[in-house]
Amino acid sequence: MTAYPTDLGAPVRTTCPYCGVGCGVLARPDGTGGVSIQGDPDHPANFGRLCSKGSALGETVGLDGRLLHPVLQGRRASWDEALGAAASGLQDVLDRHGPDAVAFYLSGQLLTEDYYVANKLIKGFIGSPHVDTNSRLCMSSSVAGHKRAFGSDTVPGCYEDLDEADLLILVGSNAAWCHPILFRRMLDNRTRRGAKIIVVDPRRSATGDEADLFLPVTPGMDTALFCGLLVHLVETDALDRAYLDAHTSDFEAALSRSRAIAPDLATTARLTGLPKSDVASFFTLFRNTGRVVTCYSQGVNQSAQGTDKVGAIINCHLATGRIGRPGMGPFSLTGQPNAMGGREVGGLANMLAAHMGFAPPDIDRVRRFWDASRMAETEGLKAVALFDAIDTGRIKALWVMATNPLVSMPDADRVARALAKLELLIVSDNVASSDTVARGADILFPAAAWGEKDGTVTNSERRISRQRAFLPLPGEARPDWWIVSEVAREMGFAAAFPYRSAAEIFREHAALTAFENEGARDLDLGALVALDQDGYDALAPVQWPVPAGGAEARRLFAEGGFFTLDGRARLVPPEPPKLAASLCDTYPFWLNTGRVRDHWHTMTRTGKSPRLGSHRPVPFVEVNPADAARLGLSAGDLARVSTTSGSTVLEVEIHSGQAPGSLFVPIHWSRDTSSDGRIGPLVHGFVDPHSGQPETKATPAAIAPEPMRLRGFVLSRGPVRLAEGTWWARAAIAGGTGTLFAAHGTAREIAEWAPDLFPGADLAEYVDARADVYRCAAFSEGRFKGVLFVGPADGRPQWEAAKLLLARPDEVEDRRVALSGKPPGGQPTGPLVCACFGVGLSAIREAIASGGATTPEAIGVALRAGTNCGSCLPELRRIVVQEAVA
Ligand SMILES: Nc1nc2c(c(=O)[nH]1)N[C@H]1C(S)=C(S)[C@@H](COP(=O)(O)OP(=O)(O)OC[C@H]3O[C@@H](n4cnc5c(=O)[nH]c(N)nc54)[C@H](O)[C@@H]3O)O[C@H]1N2
Ligand SMILES: Nc1nc2c(c(=O)[nH]1)N[C@H]1C(S)=C(S)[C@@H](COP(=O)(O)OP(=O)(O)OC[C@H]3O[C@@H](n4cnc5c(=O)[nH]c(N)nc54)[C@H](O)[C@@H]3O)O[C@H]1N2
Ligand code: SF4
Ligand SMILES: [Mo]
Repeated sequence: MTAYPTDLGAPVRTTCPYCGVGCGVLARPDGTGGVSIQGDPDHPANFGRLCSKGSALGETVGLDGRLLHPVLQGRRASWDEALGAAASGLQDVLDRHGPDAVAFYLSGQLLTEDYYVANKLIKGFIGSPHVDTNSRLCMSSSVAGHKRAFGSDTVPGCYEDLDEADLLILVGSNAAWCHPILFRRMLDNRTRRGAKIIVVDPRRSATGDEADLFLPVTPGMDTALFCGLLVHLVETDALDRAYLDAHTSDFEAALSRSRAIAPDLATTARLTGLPKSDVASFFTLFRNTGRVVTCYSQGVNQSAQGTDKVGAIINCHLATGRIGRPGMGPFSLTGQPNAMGGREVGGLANMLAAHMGFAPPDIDRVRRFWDASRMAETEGLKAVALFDAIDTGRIKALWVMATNPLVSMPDADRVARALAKLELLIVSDNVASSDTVARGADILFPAAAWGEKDGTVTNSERRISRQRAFLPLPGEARPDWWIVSEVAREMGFAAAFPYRSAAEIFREHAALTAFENEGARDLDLGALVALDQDGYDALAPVQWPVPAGGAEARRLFAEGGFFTLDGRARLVPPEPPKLAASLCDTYPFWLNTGRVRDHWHTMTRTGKSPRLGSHRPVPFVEVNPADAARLGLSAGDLARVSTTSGSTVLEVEIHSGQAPGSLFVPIHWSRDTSSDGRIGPLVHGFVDPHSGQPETKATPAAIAPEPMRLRGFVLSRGPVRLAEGTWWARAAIAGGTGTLFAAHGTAREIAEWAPDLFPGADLAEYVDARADVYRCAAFSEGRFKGVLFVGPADGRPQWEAAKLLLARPDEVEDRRVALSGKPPGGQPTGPLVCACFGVGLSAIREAIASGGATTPEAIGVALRAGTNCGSCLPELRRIVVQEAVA
C-alpha cells in the first residue's frame, strides 16, 4: 500500500507538463490519488491563468493504463532483472559492434536532470554520439537558425516583450490553441495598449481569426515574405545602420540574396500568393513600428527550409536593431515543456552538453569535466537519419524515452518496420498503451509521471522552473534519471553516476555550464552551482544566464555581444524558397498537419480527460468548402486521404479557413485511440539541410469520399475493441468511454457485437432491419452499463444526449429511456466549446437566440464560457457571427 501525504491543505508549486509556455501550477492532492489544480498566481509565465489542458490536469493523473512494473521480453520482471538485462544487452551490442551501433531517442518531455544523465551516459561512457530527440521534429530549425545568426542557441527576448510590443507578428503559429496563455497576454496587450496582431499562415486557424491582418501565405513561402520585407526596409531607409555597423556582419550578402528572391512588392506578392495591398500593409506596419516581436513556431520550423525561414525573420530584426530591447525581437515559441532544457544539456545529436558543440576544445572540456571513459567525438545521427540507420542495420540497440515515434515520426510505418530489425529495443514510458510501448520492446521501464517526479524544465523565455512531486511513486515506477543511472552503474560506470537525487544532477549540470566559461558561452548557471537540497526545493523560477555573482538576464543582444568568435551576429543569405515535393495529378492537395486545442500529441494523457475529449472526438480532415463541394464531401462524411507512402480514412470537416487545394489533419490520434487516425505514415518528412528537421506540413496528397453504410456509437464503462475492418475512434466521456464507429455491414451484423461488448449483461434491444437501425442498452443486476446504437450513415451520429446516460447511470432505470438515447433530466450541451466550464454549442446558440447574449463577453457573463482560460474565445466570436448570419 502506498501512503498518501496527509497534509491536504498545502498546495505544491509545480509547472504544467504540456507546452513551452511553462505555466506555474498549484497542485493540491486530495489524499486518494487525485489532485485539484489551479494556476500559480506568482508564476511569471501565467500569473495564475491556465488553459483548458492545464486546468484539466487533475483528470489525467489516474493510474488506469499506467505501466507500473518493468517488463522483460513480454513478461513482468523485477527491477534487478530488467536493469541487468538492459546493461548486459547494451554492453553486448557495444562489444560486438562498437559504440556506433548504440542510439538513444529522447524527448522534450524529459526533465533536465533525466536528459542530462542520458546524454552523459551515451556521449561520455558508451561513446556513441547517436542521441537525438523529438525536438528534432520540433525546434531544431530554430536551434540551427539561432546558431547561424547569434553563434549560440539563444532566445533573445522574454514574455514581457509580448506585453510591451506594438506589433505582434505570428508566423506559422496557432498560438491561440498551442500557446494559449501567451496568446492571452498578446490579446490583453491589444486591449490595453492597442497592439496590432498579424498572422502569417496558409490556413486561417483560431489565431488567424483574431488577427488584425491575416496573411494566408502560400505554403513554404515565408522566406520570400521576409526577404521582400528586408528589401523594403533598405529602400525606405528604415535600417538601424549604427546597430548593423557595430554588431553584425554579412548584411550585404543577405541583402543581395534577398533582392534576388524578392526584389519588390509585386514579386513578393506573387511568390507568397498574397494581395499586394496586404503585403504593402505588412511592410508598412513593420517599418513604422519600433516595438515588433515576431513569434514563430512549427509553420516555420517543420519545413525543409526551416532554418532559412528563421534566418530571413532574424535578418529583419537585426537590420532594424530590434532585438533584446523591450517589446522587440524574434521569438521562437518552443513546443514542449522542456524543449529548451533538452537543448541545454545536449540532447540533440549535433550538440555536446551545456550548449557546447563538437569543436575539439569543447570535446576536451566535457571529457575532463565528466572524467569520461569513452567520449563521442563527432556529431551523431539526427532523428530521420537515425531511424534510417536502424532500418539499414547500422544501429542495433535503441533506447526510447518519453516519446512515441510510431505515431509522431514522418513515414511512421517505415519506422515501425525499422524497429523490428533491432537487436535490442528499450522503451521507458508512463503508459502501457502507447503505440510504441504496445508494439512490444525487449525491455519496458515504467517511468514516474508528472506529479510523481522532481526536477526542472526551461520554458520559451529561458526560464527554469521546478516540477515538484505531489503524489507518491505508484507501483514500481521510478524517475527516468534513476533508471538511466542504475543502468550506467550496472555497466560499470558507478563512479560517474553516483546520483541519489535530482538536485545532485542539477548541481553538476549547472557546474558544467559554468566550467571554463568566463562569458564565452551563453548558457551559464554559475549562480546555481551551490544550491543545496533545500535551495533546490525552494528554487523560484529563474531566467538564464545567471553567472556566479551576476543577476539573471531578461534580454540579450541589445548591445551586441553575440557568441560568435568576433562577437558579431551574422545576417544569413537564404536559399530561394520552394517546397521539397511537388503536386501532381494523382496528389493535387497539400497535406498540412498540426494540433487541436484540447489534445496533447499522441493523447496518452489528455485522452483520459472527458472535458478535453469532447471538443474534437474523432480524427478529421479539414477541407475548403469549394473543394468539398467539387468532390461531393459533406461535413461528417468519411473520406480517404492518401499520399505515396500511405492512406487513411478520416471524418470531413469543412472550414473556410482552409485554403483551396490544401488539407489539414491533426497529429493526435494513434492506433490506441482510433482505427485510422494515425497520420504519421502519410507524412513524407524531407529534411532541412542545416537542421535535419523534417517537413511535416506539406506532403502531396489526394482525398476522395469513402462512403460507409452505417454509423453508430458504443458507450461503455471501459474501452472496447470493435471488429476488424470497422472504422472507429474513442474518447473519454463522463462515466466511461465513447466509441464512434462506421461500418460496411448491416445493422443485423452489428447487433451480433452486443454480447461481446457487454459480456453477461441483460440486453434491451430495438431493431428496425428495414431501416438498418439497431439499438441496444445493457444492464447488469439492474444497473445501466452502456449502449450500442447504429443506423444509416448520415454524417456523425448525434450522441451528445446519449452521452449523458453514462454520466448518470443511476437515473437510467427504465430500458425505454436508455433505448431512446435521451437522458431522463437535463439537456445535452451539444459539442463542447468551453472546456473549462463544460459549455456546449447548444447552450451558446440558445443564449444568442434568446437575445440575451450577443457578444463573447455577454456569453461569458451568462454562461461563464470563455471566462477562465480564454482558449475558446476565438470560437465564441465565430459562433456569434455565424448565428447572426443565420
Ligand atoms: N493544444 C496543444 N498545444 C500544444 C501542443 C499540442 O499537442 N496541443 N504541442 C506543443 C508542441 S510540442 C509544439 S511544437 C507547439 C506547436 O505549435 P504551433 O506551431 O502553433 O502548432 P501547429 O498546429 O503544429 O502549426 C502551426 C501552424 O503552422 C501552419 N503552417 C503550415 N505550413 C506553413 C507554412 O509554410 N508557413 C506558415 N507561416 N505556416 C504554416 C499550420 O497551418 C498551423 O496552423 O504546440 C505546443 N502546444
Ligand atoms: N505530422 C506531424 N508529425 C509531428 C508533428 C507535426 O506537427 N506533424 N509535430 C512533431 C512535434 S513538434 C513533436 S514535439 C512530436 C511529439 O510527439 P511524441 O513525443 O511522440 O508525442 P507524445 O504523445 O508527447 O509522446 C510522449 C510519450 O512519453 C510518455 N511520457 C510522458 N512523460 C514521460 C516521462 O516523464 N518519462 C517517460 N519515460 N515517458 C513519459 C507519454 O506517455 C508518451 O507515450 O511530434 C512530432 N511529429
Ligand atoms: S498554456 Fe496551457 S498547456 Fe501551456 S503551460 Fe500553460 S497551462 Fe500548460
Ligand atoms: Mo513540438
